[in-house]
Amino acid sequence: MTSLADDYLDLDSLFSPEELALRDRVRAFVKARIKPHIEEWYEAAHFPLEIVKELGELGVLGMHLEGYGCPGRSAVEYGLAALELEAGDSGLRTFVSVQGSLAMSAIRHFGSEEHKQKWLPGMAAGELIGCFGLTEPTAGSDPASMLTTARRDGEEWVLDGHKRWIGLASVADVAVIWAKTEDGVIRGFVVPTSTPGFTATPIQHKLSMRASIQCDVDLVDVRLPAGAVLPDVTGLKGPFSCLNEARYGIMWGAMGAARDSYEAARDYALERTQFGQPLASFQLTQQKLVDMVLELQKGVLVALQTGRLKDAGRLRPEQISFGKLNNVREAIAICREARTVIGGNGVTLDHSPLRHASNLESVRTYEGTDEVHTLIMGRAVTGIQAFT
Ligand code: TGC
Repeated sequence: MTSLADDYLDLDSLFSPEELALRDRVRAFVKARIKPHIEEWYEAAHFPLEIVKELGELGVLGMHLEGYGCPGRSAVEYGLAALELEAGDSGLRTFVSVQGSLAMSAIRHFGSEEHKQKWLPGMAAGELIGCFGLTEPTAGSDPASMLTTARRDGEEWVLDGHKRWIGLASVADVAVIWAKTEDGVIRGFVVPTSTPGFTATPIQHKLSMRASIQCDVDLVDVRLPAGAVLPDVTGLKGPFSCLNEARYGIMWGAMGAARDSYEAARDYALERTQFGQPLASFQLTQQKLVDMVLELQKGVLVALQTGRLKDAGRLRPEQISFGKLNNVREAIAICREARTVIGGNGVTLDHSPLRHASNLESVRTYEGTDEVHTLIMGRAVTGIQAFT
């Protein structure tokens, strides 16, 4: 029987044996390959390229996609994997999201047969890395205002512009770049990063997501063959459909960071004594731990219901906003509160909660800020758009 301290409402009973087996495999990987090194990677601002192939072997790259070497797992299984990976660190879960939910999803759903054959098997195996270029220095929440252009020059496409906050771009083999064509329509382009004119520069001095890479990307006269364009989508619904996948994974992942922080605080409170007794014996500490359990369990239920809707083909983008907004917001609160239980020691890398909280500042901002998701939900509830 699961302990109330670990799984208060016995949420494990809501998952199938196959789902739990997958979850346990990813949890064991995180314990063996991420947790022993994460403080060092985080302090050194090091993304562990060395484990990318292992993530491929684990079957978590493009794991919800079918065919072309992709694992073809369910949405709930993908969510459970995201949760376990983010219990290690948001930077590692972000890599899996960028690779699978963004770059691979774009190619799988909107690419030509040639794109799929060329890129997807290697990306699923972790032999090739992809990135996804939507955000720009002056176009974050409002990607419709992007300035990157794509013009025809004979048979070729020529891309010019700048992208910012692009995960993994400096180590990627291929980039999916969104750009505005001369008739004002946004299209996606599959760009090998070795193409002349493509430059990716890692952003320095980050206080968040330090075990991950985010880049500025410059596109200067990047010449591509006619077949580089994603043939099966035009307009913003292309990148937004990929963002749906990433936002979905985030709602699960955030609960992983929260769980790890709760466990760190609970264990510390049981061991650490002050005033002659364990911290866990004080009423104020118990209240903190109980509040964490409440929101953690509720957040997993939100993610699970969203996942079941997704697997049933009934999930609406507005429902993804519910989970992304709620779960990241509550996860940050849990991580911050967990840090207070650990006191002064909690501001060092010896304990995970402040690292997780700091990472989640990025998570609450990318793939739609709290404000964007609030207004998506506000529009759904009232029928009135309040973005501008
Ligand atoms: P609107 O102009 O009305 O819609 C444009 C078209 O898109 C369709 N659409 C969606 N389709 C699928 N899924 C969704 N979630 C969709 N949302 C909109 C829409 O139906 C329309 O289609 P069509 O056929 O009529 O043209 O746009 P909107 O008013 O619905 O959206 C406004 C707003 C603010 C919600 C939207 O712009 C938004 O979501 N903004 C946030 C953008 C965002 O999340 N950016 C973060 C990107 S992260 C990144 O670039 C870095 S990658 C991560 C990394 O590398 O680490």
